[in-house]
Amino acid sequence: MKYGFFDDLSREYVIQQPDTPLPWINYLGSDNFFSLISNTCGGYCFYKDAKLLRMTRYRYNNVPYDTNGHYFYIKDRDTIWNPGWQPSKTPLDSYECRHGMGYSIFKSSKNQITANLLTFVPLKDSCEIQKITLTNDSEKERNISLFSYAEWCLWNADDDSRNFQRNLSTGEVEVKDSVLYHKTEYRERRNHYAFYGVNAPVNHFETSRDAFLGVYGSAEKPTAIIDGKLTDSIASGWYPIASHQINLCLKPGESKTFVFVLGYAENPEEEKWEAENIINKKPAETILKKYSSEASVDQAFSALKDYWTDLLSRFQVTTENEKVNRMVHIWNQYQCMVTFNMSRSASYYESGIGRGMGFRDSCQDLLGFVHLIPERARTRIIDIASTQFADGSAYHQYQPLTKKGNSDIGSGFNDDPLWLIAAVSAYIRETGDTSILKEPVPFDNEEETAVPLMEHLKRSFDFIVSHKGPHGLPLIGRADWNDCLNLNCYSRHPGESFQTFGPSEGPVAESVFIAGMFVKYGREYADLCHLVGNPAESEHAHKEVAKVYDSILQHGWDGKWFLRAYDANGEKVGSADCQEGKIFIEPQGFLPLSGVGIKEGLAEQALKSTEEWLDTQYGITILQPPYTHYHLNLGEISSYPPGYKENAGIFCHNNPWVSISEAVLGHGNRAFDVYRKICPAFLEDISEIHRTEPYVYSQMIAGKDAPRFGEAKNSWLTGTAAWTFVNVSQYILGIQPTLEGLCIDPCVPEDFGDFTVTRMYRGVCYHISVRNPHHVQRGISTLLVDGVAVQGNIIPFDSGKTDVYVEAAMG
Ligand code: BGC
Ligand code: IFM
Repeated sequence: MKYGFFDDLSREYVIQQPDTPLPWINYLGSDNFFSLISNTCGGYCFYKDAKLLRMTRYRYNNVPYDTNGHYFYIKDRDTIWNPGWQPSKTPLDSYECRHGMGYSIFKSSKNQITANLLTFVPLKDSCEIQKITLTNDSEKERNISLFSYAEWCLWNADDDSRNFQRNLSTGEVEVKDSVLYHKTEYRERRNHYAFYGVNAPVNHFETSRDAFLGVYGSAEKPTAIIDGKLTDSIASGWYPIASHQINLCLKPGESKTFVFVLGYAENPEEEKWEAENIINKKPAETILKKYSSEASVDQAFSALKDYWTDLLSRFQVTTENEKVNRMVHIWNQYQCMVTFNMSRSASYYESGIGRGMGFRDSCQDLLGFVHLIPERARTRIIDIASTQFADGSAYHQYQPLTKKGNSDIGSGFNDDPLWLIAAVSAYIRETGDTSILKEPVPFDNEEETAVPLMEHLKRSFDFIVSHKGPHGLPLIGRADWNDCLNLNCYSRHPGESFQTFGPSEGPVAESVFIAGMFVKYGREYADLCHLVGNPAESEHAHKEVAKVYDSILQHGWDGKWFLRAYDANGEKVGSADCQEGKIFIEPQGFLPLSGVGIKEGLAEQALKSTEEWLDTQYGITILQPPYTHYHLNLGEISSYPPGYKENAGIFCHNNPWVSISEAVLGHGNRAFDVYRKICPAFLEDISEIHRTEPYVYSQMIAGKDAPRFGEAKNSWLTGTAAWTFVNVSQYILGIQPTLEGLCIDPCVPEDFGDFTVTRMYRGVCYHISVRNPHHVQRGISTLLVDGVAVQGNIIPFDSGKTDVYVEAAMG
C-alpha cells in the first residue's frame, strides 16, 4: 500500500494522507541551523548541535506519537484545525505534504479555507521560515484566527529532560511588537537567544504554556484557542512557549500570506553581558527585516532550490528504470547530505542527546557526499582526524558544537583507525588534492601535537599492525563495525551499557572483518604513500597487508564462508561449528570487495553461502541462525530478540557490501537484486509493512526470524546511504574515481539496458553514455573519449577540459 507518490520533476515525495505508518520526516537546513519536520508538522530545531543548542522541545516517547512541533492552528468558528492534521487531528477535507530538498510544503483545507504552508531554512541564515497563505474558497466572507505555536527547549536537551528542579525556574521571555523572544540562559552569559516573529501586527500572544494549553490541557485542544483569545502571558519559569494570534477577515476568494521566522541569534562578542539582562535585539531584527516581505522569502526559497539543483547535477543518471533514477539522482544523494549534517545525532530514532558525530560513521558517510561537497569533506576529515589519539586509536564520537572527542564513550573500537584511511583515500581519489596530506592536524585536539595528516594515516595503519592476536588477525577491542559484537565483554550489571562496562581490550579476541578492512585500506594507504613519493613505506605497507592476508587464508576461512571472529577464549565466532550465529554477513560482504579470496575462489563461495544462508525477500540478514539466548562471550549482539538489529536483522548497511562484492566478481544480475531488495523506492508499494519513509534508507529491516519480518526501523541516519551510493554509482553503474582518473566498469543485470551518467569530476563535467548491445553483465569492449579510442577502462584526467564526452560499449 502506498501513502503518496514520487514527484520526480519537483524532486519531492508527496504524502497524501497524514496518518502514515510512522512519522515520515524531512530535514531543513544545510549549514548551522537545522529542523526536523514530520508529515504532520512534528519536530524541532537546533543550532549546530542537537544536544547543546536545542531550540524547540520535542518529546521522544510521547503519546500520541510525534506530538510536538512547530504548529499552526486555524480557528474557524468552533472548528480548530491544523494544516498538518496534528495535533488537533480534526479531519481535513484535503491534505498534502510535499517533502522536498531542504523544504516541506503542506497544503490542506477545511470548510473551504485552504492553508498553504511552505517551510524551509534559508541557505545562510540561522532561522526557519514559515510562509503561510490562507485562502477563502467559499462565497462568504470569513472571519478566522491563525495561531502559531512552538515550545522552547531550555537549550541543553539533556539537561532539559532531567533537571526540572532548576529549569522550571529559569525560563525568561520578552515580547516586542510581533516578536517573541526566548532568553533563558542569557543571564548566564551564554550570549544567545531565540526569537519567533511574524511580518504582521498580532492581536495577541502567549508565552506561557500553561496559559496556552491549560494546566491540564493538551496541544490537541489548547484552552486559549478554544477561548478564541490568547492572554498575552509573560512566562516566568515553568514552560515558555511562543504563540502569535492573528485575527483576519477573508473576502470570498481572498488570500492572505504571513511570514513567520523562528530564529537563533548570538550577540556580538563585545555585547556579551548586559547587567540588566536586556538582550541585544539587533541580530534578530536584521533577520526579521530581511524576511519581512514575501518577495524576499521567495528569493531565498529559489536560492535554496538552485543550491540543490547545482548539488544534484554533480551526479545525474538516466537508466530505463525510473526507480533507480530517482533514488540515485535525488534521494540517495539527499540522504547522504543529511548524514553529512547529522552523522548519527538527531533523527526520530536518535534523540540528539545520545550520539554526536561518529568517527567511523562520518568517515563512511563521506564516501557518499565527497563528490557533492569536496571542500566541506576536506574540513570534515580534518575535524575527524583531530579526535584521533597519538597511538592511532580514536574517540568513537565527538560533539558537533565543540568538535571535541566524547570521553563518556571514549575509544577502543578497533576498526575506527582504518575508516580514516578510507575517508582520506576517497577524498583524494575524488579531488586529486594531495595537499590535504600535508595539513597539520592535532591529536585529541591539542594544537601543539599537530602533525601532517599523512602521519595520522600512518598511525592508523600502525595501530592495526601493533594490535594483532594469536592468529595474526587484528584485535577487535570493544567491537569493530558491529558495535554489538562485544567479545571482550564478559558481564553486565543492570543499568550499565555494554560499551562502557568490562575490559574493552583483550589480547585474544580477533576480528576477521577488520582483517578485511586492513587489506583494503592498507593497500589504499600504500597507494597514497606511493603517490606522495614514499615507496619504502608503500612497500612496507604491502608487506604488512600480505601478512594479514595470509592469516585470513589460514585462520579466517571456515570451509564454506569466512569466519567472523575469535572470542576472548580463542573460540570461533561465525563458524559452522557454532550452534547459533554460524555465518555472518560482514566478512562475506567486505572481504571480496577488498580483494580477499578472489583468486583462491573463496570469495565466490562466500557469496554463494551468503545467498543460501542469509538472503530473504526483504534483504540479507546479518547472521544466521539468530542467537536465541544471551551469550556472555558475545555481548550485546545476543541481547536482541531473534531477527532484530545485529541479531539476524536485515542490517541494511552491509547489504551494499554484498552487492559490491557481487559486482567485483562480475555478477550483475545478483548485484542488482541485492541493491533492489532494500531500496526504498522499490518498497513504496509495501509501505504498510515497511513502515518507514519510502524515500530514504533505514538502518534495519526486521529479519525473517522476527515476528514483524519486513518492518524497517531507524530511518535516515545510517551508513547504508553512503555505501549504497558507492555501490550503485561506482560498481553497478561503474563510474569509479581513481587516483589516475575516472574508471568505467559497469556491472549490471542483462536486461538493464543502456544508460547515461553526467558526473562532475575534479571540476570537469563527464557526459558518459554506456551501451549494452549484447546484454552482458560486465566488461567494456570499446571506450571512446571525445571520439578517440582509449585502451583499458580508465580515462586519464585532463584538467584542461571543461567537458568530456565518453562513449562506452559493454560486451
Ligand atoms: C546500540 C545498538 C546499536 C549500535 C549501533 C549500540 O550501542 O545498543 O542498538 O545498533 O550501538 O552503533
Ligand atoms: O557500525 C555501526 C554504526 O557505527 C552505528 N550503527 C550500527 C552499526 C552496526 O553496529
